Amino acid sequence: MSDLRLNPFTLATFAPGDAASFAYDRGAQATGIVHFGIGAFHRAHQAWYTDRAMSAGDRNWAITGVSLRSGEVAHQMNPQEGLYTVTERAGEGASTRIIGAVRDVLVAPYEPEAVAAALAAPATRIVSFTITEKGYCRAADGSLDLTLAGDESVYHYLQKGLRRRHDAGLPGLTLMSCDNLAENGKQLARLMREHLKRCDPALLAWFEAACTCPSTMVDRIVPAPTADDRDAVAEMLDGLRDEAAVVTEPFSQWVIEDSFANGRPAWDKVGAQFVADVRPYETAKLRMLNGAHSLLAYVGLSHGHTFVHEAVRDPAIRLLAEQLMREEAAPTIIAAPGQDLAAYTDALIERFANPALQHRLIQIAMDGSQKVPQRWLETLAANQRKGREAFAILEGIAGWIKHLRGRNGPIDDPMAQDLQTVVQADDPVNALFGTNGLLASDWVPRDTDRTAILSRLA
Ligand code: NAI
Ligand code: CS2
Repeated sequence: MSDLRLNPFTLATFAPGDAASFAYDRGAQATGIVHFGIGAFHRAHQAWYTDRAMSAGDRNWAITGVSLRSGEVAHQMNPQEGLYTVTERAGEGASTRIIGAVRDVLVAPYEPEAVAAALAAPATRIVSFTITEKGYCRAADGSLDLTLAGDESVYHYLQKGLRRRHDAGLPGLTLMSCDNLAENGKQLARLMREHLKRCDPALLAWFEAACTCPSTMVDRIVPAPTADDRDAVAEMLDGLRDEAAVVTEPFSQWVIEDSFANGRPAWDKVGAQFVADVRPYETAKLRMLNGAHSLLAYVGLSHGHTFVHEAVRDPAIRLLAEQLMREEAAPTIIAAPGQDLAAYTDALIERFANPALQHRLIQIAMDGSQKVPQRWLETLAANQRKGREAFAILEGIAGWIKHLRGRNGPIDDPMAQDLQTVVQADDPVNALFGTNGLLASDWVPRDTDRTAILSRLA
C-alpha cells in the first residue's frame, strides 16, 4: 500500500479510480463557514452538501474546521490541504466522492487567535456546530453549566469572534447547530445569551439583533471511521491514502429553519429543505430514529451484540424497536406535512439493518445522560399525559442501567461518576428519574414503571 497521501498535487497527478469529485476552483473560494466539531458527521453531511452546492455553481462557501479538544482531525486533514472522501455503502455497493469544501482545520486550544480571526473575517457568514450533545455545556436542568462553560468552551471562542465583528462594524453571523438536540438552535441561542450576560453583557443586544440561531434536523448514519475503512478507501483511490475518510449510508436528510443573518449556500439545490418550523421533523427523528437507536444500543449490548445491524436482526430486539417507534413514539408526534410515520419506521428498520455500515452499539451507548432526555423521557412524558405506558422504552432504561452498572465495560459519559453512584441505589429508577433524581423531567415514574424496569435488571 503506497504512502502517498491524497492532496491537490496527487489528486491532479493520479486522478484516482472512478471516485466522483468536486467541480469548482477551490483556491478561488472565500471561506464562508467556520465549523466547530469537524468530526465524522460534519464531513459526511454538512460539508458534503456544501461541496455539492459549490459544484452546482454556488460560490465562496469554503469551510474552516475548528477542533476544541484534540488535534487528531487537523493531523488527518491539514497534510491533505482539507481534501478527504465520503464513501456511501449499502449491501455490496460503495461509491466514493472526493470533497473539496474544507480548507483547513484549526485546533482551538493551540491557536485561539486564528479561531477569533476566522470568526471575525468579513467573508465569514455562518458558524456551524457538531460538538456532540455534551458540547453545549448544559446542566441537568438545561441551563448553562458555569463549571463547564469556561475558556475551553465553544461560547468563549464565539464571544471573542463576535466581539471583534461588533467592534469592526461587521454584520452578525448565523450560528447553526447540527447536533441531535431538540430545538437545537433555540437552545444554542439561550445558552449563548446566558454566557454573554455573564462575560460580555454589552454585546448581548447586538448578538440578539445581528445574529440568528436557526434550528436544524440532521440525519445521516455515520459510524466512527476505522483503519479498515481507510484501507478500503485507499484501494478505491488506487493507493492514495485519505486519513480523514468517512463511511456512511446513501440516505441523508437535512431540514433547516430558514433564518440566516447574512446569506446561506443553496443547500436546497442539493437536497436540503428550508422550512419555517423544523420541530415536526426533529421530533420524529429524535424520538423514533434516535430513540430506537439507543434502545438497540443498550438492549443489544446486554444481549452480546456489537453492531446495530446484528441487534435489529435479533427478533426479540427488533420487536422492541418497532414497538418503540410505532406504538410509543409515533402517537406523540404531530407529523410534518406529507410525513408518513409508518413508512418512516419501515425505512428506519431497513437503514438499521444495513450490514455495510458496521455501526458499533458502544458508540451510540456513549453520553446517555445527554441523549436519554430528548430520545426517551419526552416520549414517556407525552404518553404518561395520555395515560399510556411505554414498555419498550422501559426495557431500554433497564438496559441503560445495566450499562451504567458496568455490564459493557467503562462508561463514556460526562456524568459517568454521578450516574454510576445513583444506579447502585436500591431504587435506581427513583434516583435517576424521580422528582429529585439526577435526570428529573416531566416524566415521573409510577410504580408500574418502576416494577417493569427493576424486574428486568437481573
Ligand atoms: P466525532 O466524534 O467524529 O466528532 C465529535 C466532535 O465533537 C469532535 O470534533 C470533538 O472534538 C467535538 N467534541 C466532543 N466533545 C466536545 C465538547 N465537550 N465540547 C466541544 N466539542 C466537543 O462524532 P460525529 O460522528 O461527528 O458526531 C458529532 C455529533 O453530530 C453527534 O454528537 C450528533 O450530535 C451529531 N450527529 C451525528 C451523527 C452520526 O451518525 N455520527 C448523525 C446525526 C447527528
Ligand atoms: C446515534 C446518532 O450515536 C448516536 O447516538 O443515534 O448519531 C445517529 O447515528 C444519527 O442521529 C443518525 O442521523
